[in-house]
This record gives sequence, C-alpha cells and structure tokens, in this order.
Amino acid sequence: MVARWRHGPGARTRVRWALEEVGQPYEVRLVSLRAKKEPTHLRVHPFGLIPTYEDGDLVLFETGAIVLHIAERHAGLIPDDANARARAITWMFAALNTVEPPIFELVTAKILESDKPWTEERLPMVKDRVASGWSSSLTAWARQTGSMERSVRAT
Ligand SMILES: N[C@@H](CCC(=O)N[C@@H](CS)C(=O)NCC(=O)O)C(=O)O
Repeated sequence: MVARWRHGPGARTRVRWALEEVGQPYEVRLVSLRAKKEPTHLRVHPFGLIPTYEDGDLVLFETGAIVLHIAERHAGLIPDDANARARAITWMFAALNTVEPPIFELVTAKILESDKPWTEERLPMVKDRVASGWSSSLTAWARQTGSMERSVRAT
C-alpha cells in the first residue's frame, strides 16, 4: 500500500509519524499555500487545508481521522482490547479538541499576532489557559488515575 498525503510549510507531522510507526511506505506531495485554495486541492480537502491522505479510492482529511484510519488498519498504534482501545481514542480526541486549541491560540498570539495592539493584554490570559487551564488538572488526574487503576485491578 502506498499512501499519499499532501503537506506544505508548517505541515502537521502526525500523519507521517503514524505511517512511520506502522512501517507503511508513503509518498509526500508538497502543496503550496496558493495551491491549497485551488480546485484540485479543494476536491480532496473541503477547507483547503493540509494534510490530506490518499490511498487508492480513499481520500481523507483531518489528521485525527487519518491517524485513526491508519491505526485501525495496522497493528501497533492502538490496543486490541476494546476498553483500552476506547481509552486510546479518547486521548486522540483530547489531544485534538482540548490540548491543541489553547496551544494554537498561544502560538497565534505570540507569533502571528505579536504586533497587534491587543497582544500585551491578551497574552497572559492565553498563557494562563494552557498553564492553569489543564496542565495542573492533568497532573492531578494522572496521580488519581494511577491509584484508581490499582484499586480496580485489586477488586
Ligand atoms: N484540524 C485540521 C487542521 C488542519 C490545518 O490547520 N492545517 C494547516 C497546516 S498545519 C493549514 O493547512 N494551514 C494553512 C491555511 O490555513 O491556509 C487537521 O488536524 O487536519
């Protein structure tokens, strides 16, 4: 199987990482910023973004969906046990929906909008959403879950 995905400057590496992990060969097609908004690319990505993934007749977009597709078809990325699998998929959603957005907002504030008049006031709030928003609760969760899993195993 040869998978093909498109990327350009700043492309997500997670699709490529997943393919490397499962040992699947792939071709990379570079897509320029301009080409992303042209009809050829819009046929494979409705939002005109990257990456996309093509394997025969199958065309996918959204890195989460692509990585899940790769994980479901090749051993090694997600467990076989149904509950462990559900937990792994939960973390995939958490990475995309909970962890990534505030980090992306921080990158936007610090890099893309650093020259805007509102940045000085906005930056501390954005940083706080990452730092106190979930990093401390994640630590607490990890501690708690460790003990919860031990008690589940003991019963
Ligand atoms: N949720 C999408 C996000 C895709 C996305 O934002 N791609 C960026 C590159 S990492 C992009 O194409 N940016 C160029 C643009 O906005 O025109 C995914 O995970 O695939």
